[in-house]
Amino acid sequence: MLSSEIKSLMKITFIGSPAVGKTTMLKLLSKNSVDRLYLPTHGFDLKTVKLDDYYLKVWDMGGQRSYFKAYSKDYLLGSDVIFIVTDSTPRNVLNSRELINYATHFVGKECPIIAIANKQDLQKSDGRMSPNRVEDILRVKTYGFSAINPNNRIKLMDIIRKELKQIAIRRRLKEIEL
Ligand SMILES: Nc1nc2c(ncn2[C@@H]2O[C@H](COP(=O)(O)OP(=O)(O)OP(=O)(O)O)[C@@H](O)[C@H]2O)c(=O)[nH]1
Ligand SMILES: [Mg+2]
Repeated sequence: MLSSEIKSLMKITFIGSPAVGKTTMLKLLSKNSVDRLYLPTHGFDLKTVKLDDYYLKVWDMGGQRSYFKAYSKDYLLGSDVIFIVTDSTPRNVLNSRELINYATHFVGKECPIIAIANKQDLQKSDGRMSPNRVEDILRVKTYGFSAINPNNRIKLMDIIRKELKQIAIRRRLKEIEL
């Protein structure tokens, strides 16, 4: 890989409980197709996705606690941005709060943690929380999302783009400081 390419390499990390939609989001991003099949991720999956001038290394970790305990340090370290994915149910949002607290032990202030209030398509039918409500509880920037809708690929790319811009600015400031 050329050094100019390394500069545009970003580590994006998805965390969250089982079945909240992490792998579906990665499929949406990397393949532009999603399915409703639930195959729990064993350990973790890693994919490189090109977005504009960036190479995104996207880490998708199985939500089972045993994986998280075993791998979380290596998995989280060096992340440029962490997405905490929740299925927007009250119980899962509370679990997500715990995961955020845990993740902050491994990353510095320069790594933003962004919440995805996923499965918003089910909000009306089964009373899942709105993105605003999720944001109030998690106290991190939160985007409402529905990963099973292929039309939302652009929305996901825009969410990531916004964060990449901020990361690039922070990196440049750091270079000036050095
Ligand atoms: N209704 C609805 N279903 C979704 C959405 N996103 C994902 N799903 C479904 O939820 C199930 C679990 O999705 P996955 O993406 O495999 O979940 P995961 O977070 O990767 O799960 P683990 O690998 O076990 O940690 C699948 O059946 C998906 O089709 C969504 O926005 N709305
Ligand atoms: Mg998965």
